[in-house]
Amino acid sequence: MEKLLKKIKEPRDIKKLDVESLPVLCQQIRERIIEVISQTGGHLASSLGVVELTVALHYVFDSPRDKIIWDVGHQCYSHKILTGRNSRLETLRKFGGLSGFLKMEESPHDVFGAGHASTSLSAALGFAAARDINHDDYDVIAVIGDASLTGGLAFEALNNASQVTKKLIVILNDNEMSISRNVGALSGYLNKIITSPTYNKFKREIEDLIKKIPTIGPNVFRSVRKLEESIKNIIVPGVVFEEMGFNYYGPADGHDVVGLVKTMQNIKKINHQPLIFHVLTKKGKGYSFAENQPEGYHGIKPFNVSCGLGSDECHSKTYSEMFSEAIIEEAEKNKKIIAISAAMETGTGLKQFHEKFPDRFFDVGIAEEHAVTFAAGLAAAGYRPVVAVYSTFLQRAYDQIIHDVALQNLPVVFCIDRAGIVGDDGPTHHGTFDISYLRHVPNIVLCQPADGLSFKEMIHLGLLSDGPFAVRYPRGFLPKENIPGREGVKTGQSLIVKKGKDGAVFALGQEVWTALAAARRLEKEKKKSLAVIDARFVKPLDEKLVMQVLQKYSRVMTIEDGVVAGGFGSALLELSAMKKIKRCHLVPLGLPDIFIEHGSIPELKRKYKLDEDGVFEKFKEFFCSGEKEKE
Ligand SMILES: Cc1ncc(C[n+]2csc(CCOP(=O)(O)OP(=O)(O)O)c2C)c(N)n1
Repeated sequence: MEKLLKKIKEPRDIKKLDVESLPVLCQQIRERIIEVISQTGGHLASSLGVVELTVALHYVFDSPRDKIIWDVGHQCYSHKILTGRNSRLETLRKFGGLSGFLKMEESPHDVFGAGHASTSLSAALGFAAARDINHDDYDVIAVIGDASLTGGLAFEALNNASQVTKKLIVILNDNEMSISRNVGALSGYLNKIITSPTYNKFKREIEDLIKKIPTIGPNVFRSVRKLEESIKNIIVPGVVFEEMGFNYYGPADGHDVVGLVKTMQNIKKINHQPLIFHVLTKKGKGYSFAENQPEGYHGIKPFNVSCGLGSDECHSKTYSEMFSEAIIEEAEKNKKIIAISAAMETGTGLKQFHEKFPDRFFDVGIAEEHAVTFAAGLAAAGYRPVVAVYSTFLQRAYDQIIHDVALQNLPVVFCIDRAGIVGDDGPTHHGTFDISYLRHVPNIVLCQPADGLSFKEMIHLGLLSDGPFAVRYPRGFLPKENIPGREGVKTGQSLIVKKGKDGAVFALGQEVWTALAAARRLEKEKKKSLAVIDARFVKPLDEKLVMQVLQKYSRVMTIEDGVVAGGFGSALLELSAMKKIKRCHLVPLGLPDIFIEHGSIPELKRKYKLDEDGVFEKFKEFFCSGEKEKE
């Protein structure tokens, strides 16, 4: 068959096809996604699951006039292919290339950006309200996964929807999976709907009956509705969505593109009540390796299409693996330790903990706010909860950290993974704000390890702490060695790693290694020797050492993998100003006040001068120019 996909330059080209040819188009899109993601890596399984759904949406609706709003956005590859970006698909997630998520500045068809879960319903309601106020008539369609629907934000929007508008389409893309298996009562409820053919058959029959009555009087209609209500309450307990003011349609086969088109053409006409169209899909559909292992193929590195395997890579331990090991060791000794994940059991390294201590592990779903306050409750009741969470997702729980944990000085340990630049997932996922959003919270301890042993010791210290304790650490591999001359970690104490007389550098985490390498180069090439300090603690600061350094040297730099605004360097600047230090010029290195784009971690570090060459350049500019050291 001729390549249909070649003809599709924009969504209006799909509408020129007859509906019977859509399955072929879907097959070609699927092949294209597998081909490209095998080279670039990316979110394969979720994207493969929504090929038919995406084609049907673009066939029936008129994007960008109609607003299609995707939740999370990691399932958007078919949408990108159909909206003029197929020829650039190979650049997906690469520096300067297409984003792996929805991005408003990338295309008019990306009407709302995403990366974090559960945002689509609220955003869609905003669009719907604006449309209604303007007396416009376009459709607003939110596409949300069954796991994202469990997020509190989505619940808030569900609760509010019928008060805001009568015309909103919510497509519930139900593959029964979050990244791992979906959890929680709502997931159980959806499962009940899927497995309750009686109710769905009954509902269809009632609808057919209504259609067949030629002139249906209001009394008859009301009686039929009443009958339907009472029977469905017996057959499906709760009928949650209808009770919340939505018309519920489904469940429908999400891989029958022709059926989806027909149903969407019908539901498009409904404008008396918001509606939910429940569509059943299979994560990884059409690629057997992904279908059999949807979790492994959720976000994947480049792989070989024929055997599904990734290229062999040298695999030293990642920070997440070290966390996994450390928390198990601690939990074996302390029965009070409880681990909590917000739908990121595997990513954070809690899978083994879950297997070993099933009663002491909680996956609360995509619910970071709940995870934190739940931990606060456990801590208040005498347990030692550990919340393992990515830096970017913890942003959601800012108030819970302040109001529920820190204000009450509760001993919750936050293990903050993916801190700093995370790479190809880009601005929605970089963990570059956590120092700034935690540093000013009273009672909290915040630290970052520069090596594996210090990491373990920090977790141990956290579990002994009387109040909140946060350890941040980056994506990727641990350094192969420990810091030279390492000493045991003590709360609020930094470590001098290298002595020097021409200036000093405070660095955090893996930036300690970068600072050391750049300082050695400076010594060799410019004969300037710098002291390098592994700061270890952002809060409490090692004020004694910081003051000694600020008084001793006239030039001091700080380096952190995070935004400068409100970051670690800012803490030193504040201290220096407050203590009226006049002789020392202090310069913080870190990320500028912009959203950092996507690209590989080395590329981004090079661009923002946080790699060895960049730091060396900065050292040369700062430590080798002008006046001599005052010493
Ligand atoms: C606030 C937040 N927490 C965690 C994540 C990590 N995450 C990305 S996708 C995903 C699962 C989404 O599942 P679902 O909504 O069912 O969509 P599907 O992938 O199944 O299409 C999770 C937990 C996130 N993106 N946002």
